[in-house]
Order: sequence, then C-alpha cells, then structure tokens
Amino acid sequence: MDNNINNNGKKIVLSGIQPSGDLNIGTYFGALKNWVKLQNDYINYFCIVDMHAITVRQDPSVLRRRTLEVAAGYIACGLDPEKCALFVQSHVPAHAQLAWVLNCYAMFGELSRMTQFKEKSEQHSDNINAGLFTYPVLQAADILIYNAHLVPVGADQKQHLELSRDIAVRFNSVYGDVFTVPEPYISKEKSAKICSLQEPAKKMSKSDKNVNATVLLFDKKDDIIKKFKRAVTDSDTAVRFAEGKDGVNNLMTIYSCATGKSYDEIEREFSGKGYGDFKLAVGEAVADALMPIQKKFGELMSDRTELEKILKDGAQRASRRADRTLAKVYKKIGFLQI
Ligand code: ATP
Ligand code: LTN
Repeated sequence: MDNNINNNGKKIVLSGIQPSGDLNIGTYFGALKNWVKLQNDYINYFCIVDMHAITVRQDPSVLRRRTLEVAAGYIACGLDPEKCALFVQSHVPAHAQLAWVLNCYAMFGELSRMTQFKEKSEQHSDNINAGLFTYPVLQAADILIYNAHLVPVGADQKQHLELSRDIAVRFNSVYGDVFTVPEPYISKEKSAKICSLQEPAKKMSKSDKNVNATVLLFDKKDDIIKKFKRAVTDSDTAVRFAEGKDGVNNLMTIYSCATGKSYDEIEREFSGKGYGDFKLAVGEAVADALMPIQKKFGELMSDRTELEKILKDGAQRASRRADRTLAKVYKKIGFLQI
C-alpha cells in the first residue's frame, strides 16, 4: 500500500508558477484552471516558485509585489486555501535543501538537453548562470519533497517532468523506495498550449516584453478587446481550425476555453463572418470570463494581512510534510544524525 495516500484514498498534487511576470490567460487556461478542477479529489500543494524566478534578473520590489499578486491570483481563480496548502517556495527551506542533494543525482548531459535552458540562455545571453542550468533539479525537489503523485502543468513542462521522474527512479534504485515517481497531468485539450497573439507559433509567456502578445488576467476590458483586434491572423478569411492557420487556431482555442464551445460550434457560429467579428467576440468572451476573477482579486489585494496569514499557514502545512521527506533522505544518504 502506498503510504502517501491518506485515509480517504486521496493522492497528492503539487504545482507552481513563477512570479516572473503578471499572470496571463496562458497560465490561467493552461495551468490554474486545471488545478481548480483537481482540488476536491487530491491533497494539494500549490506554490509560488520565487527561487525559480531569480534564475533571471528580478527587481526586488517588483518580485515582492508579484509574489503576493500571484498568491491572490491563485485564490481569485478558484483555489480554496482550506483545500490547498498555498505557499511561497522560499518559505519552505526543505525545497532548496533537497535540491542540493538531487544536484548530485542529476547529470550534466541530461540538464544540457533541456529546451527551456537552451531558450532562456538565448534570451538572457549575458546571464547564463548556474541556477538557470540546475533549474529543473529545483523543480524535481519541489515535486519529490511532497512525494507528489500528480503534477498539473502546461505542455511546455513535459521534459522537466520526465527529468524529475528519472531523478526519482535513479535515487530509488540506489536507496530503495524513497520517492514516489510523479506523473505529469497535461490537459488533453488545446489549452495545454495557449500561444502569443503576436507570434502564434510561440507559447504565450509571462516574461514576453511585447505587451500586445499576452492578455493579462487583470487587463481592463477595453485593453483586452484592443489586444485581440491586433492579434496576428492570416490572409484567408474563414474562421476554421486548420494547418498553417496558427493565429486563427490560437484564437479559436482561447474562445473555446472562455466559452466551453467546441471548434465545430465556433466554425458554425462564424461561418460567413469575417475575422473582425470573430476577434471582437473572442475579446468580449475573455473579458466576461475574467470579470469575476478580477473582482475577487481586488478584494484579496486590499487585505494584505489575510493574504499573508494564508501563505504562512500554507508554508507550515507544507513544511510538515517536506521536513519528513528531507529527514528520510538525509538518513538514507548517510548524513550524520545527532
Ligand atoms: P516565464 O515566461 O517567466 O518563463 P511562463 O509564462 O512560462 O513564465 P510559468 O510560471 O513558467 O509561466 O508557468 C506556470 C505554469 O503555467 C506551467 O505549468 C506552465 O506549463 C503553464 N503555462 C505557462 N504558459 C502557458 C501557456 N501559454 N499555455 C499553456 N500553459 C502555460
Ligand atoms: N518550471 C515550471 C514552474 C515550476 C513547477 C514546479 C511546475 C517550478 N516548480 C513544480 C510544476 C511543479 C515552469 O517553468 N513553468
């Protein structure tokens, strides 16, 4: 019997988002919305991974503000602090402690193959630091320290999840069954990859410098509509999901995420209409879907004491579990216990 499953038969879920930029509809439709769906059926740990964020330069005061905003964003999107431990990664030191140990079980060659490392190295060629290189090891520590069974992420994180599994299996093969080998949970729906509105072959990214490429969770309705109006499409005129129509495909995906309509329904709805009508409808649907989230976010941000209390409680709950795993690992590898 798996001793990580509690009396109600519930397994463990863990995931995280970097406070590296403002939350956008990519992180919402691609990740957060799925976390909300899972929260009743699992024991949940959701963190704000501030230690990952500093692998690229951050302004300290902006990082502090964003960390709180992402926390408020989690709750505004529907995570319930009673059902989930919501916490900041740097508040639970066991993540960094386990990461050091796991560094010694992750290979230079496998880390060199990580596409996120290669992409970020190109984007930040003046700062290819060691933290950027070992980023996936800290991610493995985030996951393995809770013995998480399931890790809900967007499609871009598949490779990091495979590495976490490899590290767990490698460690277990030396020391016995210490870690649960985690499974990725990547939505089968197209929301697993929401793309940039300006370069629709690329994923919509929090750290994109082009403001028209991303729709922020807290953008005003007028701005949302403007951004969709400017979205890159193609020289065809028909709203249909097809190869070579990345821009329109992405807009159809976003519209589908916001309204629950299928691609067939969307094609029928806009048959005979042009891209102008379609873009306006997408903008309005997204603005409507975000409205309740924005309202809740405003309320949460106006009570910082309450937000800090939630994060403190989350870190305590997380630490209790994380410290147990760390103690077991230290013992297994032969660190002196006194
Ligand atoms: P950065 O641009 O700073 O690297 P990011 O925008 O990629 O950040 P993360 O914090 O790295 O965002 O990702 C948080 C979660 O959201 C991950 O599970 C990731 O897979 C998912 N995610 C992020 N962007 C998208 C997207 N455009 N489509 C689907 N899922 C996404
Ligand atoms: N690497 C992820 C963020 C992240 C994460 C995690 C996701 C850090 N630690 C643990 C799932 C589980 C990203 O770049 N999107």
